[in-house]
Amino acid sequence: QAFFKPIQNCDPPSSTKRHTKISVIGVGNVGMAIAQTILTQDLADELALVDAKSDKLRGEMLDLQHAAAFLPRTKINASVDYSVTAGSDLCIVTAGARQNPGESRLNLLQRNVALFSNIIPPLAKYSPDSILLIVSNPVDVLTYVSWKLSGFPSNRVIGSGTNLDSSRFRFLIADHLDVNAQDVQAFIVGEHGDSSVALWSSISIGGVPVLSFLKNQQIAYEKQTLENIHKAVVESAYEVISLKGYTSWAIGYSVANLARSLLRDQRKIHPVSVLAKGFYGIDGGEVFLSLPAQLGRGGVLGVTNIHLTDEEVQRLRKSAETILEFQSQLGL
Ligand code: 6V0
Repeated sequence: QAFFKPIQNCDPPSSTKRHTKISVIGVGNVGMAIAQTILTQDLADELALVDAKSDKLRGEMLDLQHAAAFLPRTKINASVDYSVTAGSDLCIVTAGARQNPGESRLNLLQRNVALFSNIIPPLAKYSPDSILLIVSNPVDVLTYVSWKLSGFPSNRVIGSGTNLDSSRFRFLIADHLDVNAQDVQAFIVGEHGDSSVALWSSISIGGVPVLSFLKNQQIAYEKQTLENIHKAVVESAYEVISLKGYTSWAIGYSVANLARSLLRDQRKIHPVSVLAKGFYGIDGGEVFLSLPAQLGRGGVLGVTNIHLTDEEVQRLRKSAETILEFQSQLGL
């Protein structure tokens, strides 16, 4: 029995309207921060949550549903069964094993690869046209693994990569110069990790290229000062984890921002992990790492050809080699 009685001579309810569905796999600290940012920013008509822990999953679902009176309308479902994700436009994977004390990075990766072989194939089966957005670490290698396991074209498999590192970078520069971080165009590319590369040569603020401005004004700057800002970016994840145990808010906003660019076809440029072979002289093998990529409804629309100095190119290639070396130990 419908609550509302339709007005006379009206069309039957339309089911042809564009309906956006996002699935989030893993409802830990990161998955929930992403889910709640997606809800508050009105990015989906339907949100599906999946986790291996059914009680935690149901608890998180109910907790979000109970905020319905304060949020844009979104249908929220949750299940340990992947059928709940069917017909997703975007699947965001944050599920991951935690590093055990004394466990090597490689061992953790092997456990996460085993976990992904239970996650990616059902996602691909239930949403064959979706975009996969991988967040779990090590994100670059797990994005490569997801590409292999899904059989999706590479433009529909993306890792959140250095999108977060770049926003930390923009914050630090903005804070240093007392300007708005949204006015700072700055990219960190390469591995989401220790070998990431800060592209100092292309930083601009409000359209003014920073390094050439300093040079033209004959303002001296120490290379070490720049290195220290990059170092602070690399260390900031460790710092937050050591202080509060995990990171959540910034990754939540950063991934919701990617979801908006993808699903609303914003064609914005984000540093995200993409199949990098053939770009900037990276030709050692199939490797995913972050490059400035244009994102839209089709996924990765292309990679921006920004000018890099020779040193930046060398560092980027080194970063690619670091990931490839790690990846090759998987024997995939
Ligand atoms: P967490 O709080 O331990 O959450 C992980 C969740 O995954 C838990 O709820 C688990 O129950 C769930 N899970 C485990 N196995 C499965 C499975 N087989 N199927 C479904 N769910 C499963 O971790 P947290 O949320 O803090 O972090 C999640 C991942 O994000 C980790 O790998 C982090 O390293 C990674 N991050 C990546 C960032 C990036 O910039 N790419 C940033 C922050 C964290």
